[in-house]
Amino acid sequence: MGDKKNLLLLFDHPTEPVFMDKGGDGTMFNVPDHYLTDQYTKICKKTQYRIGGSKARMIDLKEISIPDLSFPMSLGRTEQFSLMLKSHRQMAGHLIEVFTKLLSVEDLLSVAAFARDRVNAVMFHYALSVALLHRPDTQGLDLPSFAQSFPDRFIDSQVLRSVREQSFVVEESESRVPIVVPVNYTASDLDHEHRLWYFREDLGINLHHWHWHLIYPIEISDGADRRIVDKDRRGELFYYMHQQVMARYNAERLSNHMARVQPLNDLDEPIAEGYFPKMDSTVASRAYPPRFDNTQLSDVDRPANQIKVGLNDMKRWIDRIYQAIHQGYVLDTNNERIQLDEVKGIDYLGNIIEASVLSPNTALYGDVHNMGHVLISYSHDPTNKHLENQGVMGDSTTAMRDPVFYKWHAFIDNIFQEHKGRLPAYTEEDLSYPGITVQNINVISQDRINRITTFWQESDVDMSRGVDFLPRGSVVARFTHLQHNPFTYSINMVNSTGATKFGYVRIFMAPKLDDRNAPMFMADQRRMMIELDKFGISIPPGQHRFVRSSTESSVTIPFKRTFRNLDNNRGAANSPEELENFFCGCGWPNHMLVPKGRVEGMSFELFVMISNYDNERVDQTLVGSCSDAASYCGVRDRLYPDRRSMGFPFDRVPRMSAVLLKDFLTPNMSTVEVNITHEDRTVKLPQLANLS
Ligand code: CUO
Repeated sequence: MGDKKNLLLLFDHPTEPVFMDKGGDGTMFNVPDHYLTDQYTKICKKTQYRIGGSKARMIDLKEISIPDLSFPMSLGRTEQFSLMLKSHRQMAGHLIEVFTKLLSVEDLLSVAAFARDRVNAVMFHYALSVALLHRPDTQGLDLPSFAQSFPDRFIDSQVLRSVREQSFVVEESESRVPIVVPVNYTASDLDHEHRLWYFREDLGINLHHWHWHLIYPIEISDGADRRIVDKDRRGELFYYMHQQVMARYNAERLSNHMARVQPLNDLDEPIAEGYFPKMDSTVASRAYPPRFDNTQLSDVDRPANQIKVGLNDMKRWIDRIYQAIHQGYVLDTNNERIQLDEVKGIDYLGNIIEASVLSPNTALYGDVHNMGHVLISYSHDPTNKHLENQGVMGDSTTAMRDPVFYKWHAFIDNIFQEHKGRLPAYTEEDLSYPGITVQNINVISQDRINRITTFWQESDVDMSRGVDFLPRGSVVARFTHLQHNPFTYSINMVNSTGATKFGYVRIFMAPKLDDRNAPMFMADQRRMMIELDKFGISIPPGQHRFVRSSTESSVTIPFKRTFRNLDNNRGAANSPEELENFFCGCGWPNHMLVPKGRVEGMSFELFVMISNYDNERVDQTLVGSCSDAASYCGVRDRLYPDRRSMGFPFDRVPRMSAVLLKDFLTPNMSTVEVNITHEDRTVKLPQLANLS
């Protein structure tokens, strides 16, 4: 009988042949001869015996007739795979369809083992991940962190070289020392944008982004289950998750004495910010190409990648989308109107702009967001004259490292905001909750009130699963990342209705002053509001105090899940924890919950609102659904757990009278000024086991 956990072994050492040992304990697949690729048919058994001797744990693969894989195999093993390219999405979609339609885990293991050495390694990882996520019989498997399978996408090529060197030279893994990833390796201080390295190059943030796009694929082949793409409010969540990234990034910019990001409005204007990633792609065996300062975008025409897109295509699509927003409707392929209303309008726009296959009319509205990534990622070699690969903007694992990502997404967010700006403002009645008053909110951290401290922390991640063709044992990379002291919210409230009420507590935070050091107008500040937490509570009659920890945030996943070590942190087989883990890789990393403060302190306004949970709740069972990072990731196989628009109450332009945040408040809301101070010190964690 097939053990579904054996499927996870196929993620190990992605560029090594399938018959090599897996899982760190000498496990090997008993591969039928005709599954092997030509160069290995003669030496497979000999190699397996050399590695494992007679004691190796062998897993038999069932011999079945293999479905036609020629389409996905048309992308070379070592070519760069990108979900931004339609042809690649279609190939991956084909593979996902094959993987999801196989009748048993045993069949899947067999076909996946066959495919593994024949299709592109990154495409294989992606397609198998999506299939495991959606097949009913593979629920509860804990996907390896992408950083562990493909460390080349997350760390400096020099570090990767040291990792290889150490695993080759130092045989016992206990004697190996962590390889320190330097904190300042992508640019010098001459580059102002480099002040934000800790955000753009954060491992947890990039893993969150990869995982988000894994859970919300944009395309699936015709024969596959459409529900893989068609998830509840997925277009709206595309808008909201990326809007929040922008809010967070802009807060970091203000903290670093930088202006908010300038959107990439003009596709003809050179992009001032260059980016030199200093990473080598192991799969593609090439360095990620840089983009020089002031690079100009131009039409991309690369037959080898089956991609042809012009700046004029983009401009037409963008104009049509703006026109649709101003007219209040989009046209589907039958020329029928779909209203961009208050509830579903943003969801349609998300799917149109991203664009996913749920877009009602791709001929008219095109593929703006994805093609923006493509144009930028090929701007160094748009015609393939130099045979160069895509830059980091071409992939969700690496795109957030590049300053231009934020310029592009600022532009994309402005389109969504054009729609939101046309919706009627929430009235005081929409916002209030009669009988519920929030008296105040305070934040307590290390016995200090309304003061939060940020600092640096070192963390270790075992990269050994992604380091191929080398002796086994752990090899640890040591990262430095932002961290803050945990804190609690203490909310005082009064329920004067005489009966128990249910409230949805919504907590946000935004900088108090703008980039000119002036108090921020509500119209601006609403777009800077970072969601920190959202949760339901029951409020008995009378005075009541509610306390909640920052570690419980509905936005984040715990530190150890972001950096999880597969072997150490797994729940017991089929336990609720294990079932949750797979989906739970999605979530903003808790260590980035609050922006970095300034050394001299920086003022933020923290906002709390208690809204009427009875009107907003979504009744559904959540056991084993991994709902603890639902704000940005949704809930697996469930509805988004809030009937309000995402970002409520800040998703719309405020009513006329609300010039400043204080004017916006109804009795069920409160604010407090919170000061975030950054201490320029590094907390060192000497042991992997200390991750908590
Ligand atoms: Cu997440 Cu542009 O969407 O990358």
